[in-house]
Amino acid sequence: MSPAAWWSNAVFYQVYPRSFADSNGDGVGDIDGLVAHLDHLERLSVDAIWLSPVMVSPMADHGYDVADPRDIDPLFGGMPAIERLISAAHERGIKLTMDVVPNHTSSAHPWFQAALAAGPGTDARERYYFRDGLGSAGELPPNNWTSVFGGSAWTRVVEPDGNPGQYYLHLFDTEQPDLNWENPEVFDDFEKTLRFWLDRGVDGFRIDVAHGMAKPPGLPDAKEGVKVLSHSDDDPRFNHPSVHEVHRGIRKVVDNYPDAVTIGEVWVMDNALWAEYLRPDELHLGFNFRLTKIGFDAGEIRHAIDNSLAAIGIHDAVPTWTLSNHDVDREVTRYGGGEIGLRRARAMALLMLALPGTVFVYNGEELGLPDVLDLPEEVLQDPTWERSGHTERGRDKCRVPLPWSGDAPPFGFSTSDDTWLPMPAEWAALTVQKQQGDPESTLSFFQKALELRRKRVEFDGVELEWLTSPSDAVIFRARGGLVCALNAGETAIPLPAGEPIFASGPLVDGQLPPDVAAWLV
Ligand code: TEU
Repeated sequence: MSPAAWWSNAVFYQVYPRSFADSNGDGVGDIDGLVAHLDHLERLSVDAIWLSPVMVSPMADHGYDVADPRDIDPLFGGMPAIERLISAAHERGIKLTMDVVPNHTSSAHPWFQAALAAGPGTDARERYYFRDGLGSAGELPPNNWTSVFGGSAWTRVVEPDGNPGQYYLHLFDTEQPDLNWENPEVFDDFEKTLRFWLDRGVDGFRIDVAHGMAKPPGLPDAKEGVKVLSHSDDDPRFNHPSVHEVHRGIRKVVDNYPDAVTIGEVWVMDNALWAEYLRPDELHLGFNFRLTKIGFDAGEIRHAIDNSLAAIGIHDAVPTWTLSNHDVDREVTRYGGGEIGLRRARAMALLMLALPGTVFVYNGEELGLPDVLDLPEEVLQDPTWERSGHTERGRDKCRVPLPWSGDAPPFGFSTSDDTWLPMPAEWAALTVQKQQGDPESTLSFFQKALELRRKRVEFDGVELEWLTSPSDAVIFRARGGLVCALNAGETAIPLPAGEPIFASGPLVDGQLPPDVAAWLV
């Protein structure tokens, strides 16, 4: 790793484009909405944007089903809009990284349409996983794999002769057929995609399902009872060792663009296996999801940090931290909701921003948004809802559009009242406009914390040392001498030695109250 790499101590801000800001009044966020609000990101001192997929897509999984990886969907503003975004972001010193989705395409991709038309045994089918079914008439799927969103991972097609025929594999929705990365055409096309965006000035990529592109020979059955939206390390659907060859190929391409970064979505829990993706010739960064998996518990927090640092230590990689994204429950809700959930979310944010390495902030986190748990069933759009037979409501609750201004929905997100997901009336108290003027607000808190993180020398450096603390608190000294203390217990505790420079809530008689974190130097 190069010590000077911009991404080694950066703040990435994830924009879920449908939900950020709508510029054309269709109720769905778009790229020009983001361009119009870059001042918000500048005031947050973020270094880079991670933009969730905006390529041409039927939107079965809101853009994670890509029909043309080298064009922008008209819903998001087309190519002119991304060109405006690249230059407007760069003018403000903000980098732009894009999501790429190499594990699968949309079923509307010309390759998949050609595969359907060409029939069994053709080269066109070799770009995907087409297999004959089991049973005397092929009436059973080729194996027992389930889709991450629920139901079988196999869908049977109607062949050109009009009869039911082969099955194709889709680890996600039916409309997201998995690509066969053993076919060299697949890599060649992905290389074209990477170069296409890098040549237009994009600063790097978040690589979707980076542990999914290789499948074990023979596609052996998985164990029974795999839960929707989760998988363990022994799951044959993911993390087959030959995936590392794919990453080495990607790295060779990206290395032609010296400042470009790759960030892999690697849902692998075992440290040694996870770390393999961060070898010097593979990904630059890997998401570490441990902080999204734990409660507000001092022991769990210490363990997650220790474990993450141990994992990146294996191949001398850069640590990354994230509390939420568009796939997981928002932290305010995870930590208990309401006032207590928000206090804890702010405390955890302060802790995360004290840790050495790179952080990812999910849009709305800076406003203290909770999940919207009471979305009416008829508005749910995550494929998980349908595919789980209406047993899992899915991820819409953490994707509700951002409230910008005003006293009623759509809160300046759009000029249309018909936003793609309804916005709760009580978010009137959480708008950017309302929080901007309030020094105690969560937005002001994030702005101040991120400004300190950017400006103060105590935030340089890569070390972390645990300091003595009560068992239900977390206290460490990190980087250039910054001390961070978080109280996850039920009574106030004395602050460690040093001068307090910031806290996630008021200190009480010079002590650190429950559910509050502080920085000292
Ligand atoms: O997610 C991949 C993935 O494995 C997740 O679905 C994960 O298992 C789950 O969310 C854990 O809680 C990526 C994208 O982030 C997601 O939005 C897409 O739906 C998915 O890939 C398919 O492209």
